Amino acid sequence: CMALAAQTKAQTYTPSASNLAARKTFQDLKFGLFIHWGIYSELGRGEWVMNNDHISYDNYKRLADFFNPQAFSAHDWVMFAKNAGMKYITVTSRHHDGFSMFGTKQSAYNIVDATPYHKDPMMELAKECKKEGIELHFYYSLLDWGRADYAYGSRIEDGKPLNGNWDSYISFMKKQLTELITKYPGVKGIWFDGHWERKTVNWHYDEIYGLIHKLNPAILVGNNHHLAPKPGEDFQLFEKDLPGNNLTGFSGEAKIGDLPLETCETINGSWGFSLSDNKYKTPKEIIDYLVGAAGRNANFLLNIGPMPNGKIQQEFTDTMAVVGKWLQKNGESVYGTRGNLVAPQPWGVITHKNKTVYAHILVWPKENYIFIPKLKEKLNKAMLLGTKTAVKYKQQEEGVFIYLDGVKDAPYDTVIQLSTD
Ligand code: JFZ
Repeated sequence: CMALAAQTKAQTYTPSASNLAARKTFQDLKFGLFIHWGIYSELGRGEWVMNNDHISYDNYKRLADFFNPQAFSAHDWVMFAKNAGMKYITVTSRHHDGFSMFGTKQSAYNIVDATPYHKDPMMELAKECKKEGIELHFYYSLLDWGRADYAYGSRIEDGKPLNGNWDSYISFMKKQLTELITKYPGVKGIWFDGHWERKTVNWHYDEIYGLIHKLNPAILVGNNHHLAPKPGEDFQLFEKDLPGNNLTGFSGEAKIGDLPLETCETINGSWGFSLSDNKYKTPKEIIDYLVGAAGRNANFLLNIGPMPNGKIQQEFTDTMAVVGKWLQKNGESVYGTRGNLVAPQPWGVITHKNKTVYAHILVWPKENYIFIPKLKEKLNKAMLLGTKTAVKYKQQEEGVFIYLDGVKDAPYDTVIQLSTD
């Protein structure tokens, strides 16, 4: 009976009132900065370099000896995000290489103890975010390429790696997560990754998520497992995928649940810093992705890989200054809005907030109008956002025609503001 009660308990999760409020705030933020930064950044070949280039753990560890990011400035990172119009930051506290980018008591393999830098950039970032009103989430890898207790490559039997010490690894993660949640001021979320590397292991999510919510019930838990949401999760994340578009790497089990959604993409083609990757996305591509995500009711987490010295490369700053400037003018049609009022259309998407509906024309149509199907709300005005220019429309049972004669195709996105009050 006790066992059954425990089992039943593990299957259910009732988010606290503070958690539900945090989810709503999170959905309002809409645009976040994803940061992949670690000792791998030194090599400029992405965060998978140890694995891709078959560098042994012992050799790879030497990168810590030379990691000394003297130009790192938490203020610069936060200002980069703010200038880009981003409202939160998700940063790699520990990636698959197992190197902790924060001061941890659980392993000496961390930036404070194992590098000549001897400082904790995650602490500086947490403090700066708090000061500047930017929310902070920690990315945390479940997968570890180097620890003996994880035993990367080991056969899994009965939910454990045969050659490892699974209890020890789970307990290690719990202690690190406790540090991240209790020591770093204002942390709002944990972004798990690496589940997919061991599909049959027992990750003890009930204990891990339970611990996180016990320490702080408002913390938002997300997991890049590419499956339907599990009990204890507070948002669903989609990697390199607008929810509902193509379910990249998702198994048949994946479906879009009822939780807040977040999609992430890279500013070029890499997560971690790459010397050879210059497939930079244009401001138009980034705005399309952000607005497309908002129309599908999802946040957009855009990734950059800072350089090993801690600086963000000029190409990223230039692009994001353009996006930020666009958001300064058009942000009201993105921040705090919700999507999925109307399905995405060939010309763009719809967002809405209170009694206002925003039609985002991302692809200029061949016709002199756009059609919004099945809009039930009665319109009483259509305007070009940020202007006093009225736009002609015709509302019928099956939808609304918005006429574009005299409307100029604005750079990136032409936003038509429709009032329904
Ligand atoms: C993962 C990481 O491996 C990667 O380094 C980065 O941190 C990214 C945000 O997340 O990438 C994945 C995860 C899962 C799959 C592919 C890439 N998958 O299951 O196809």
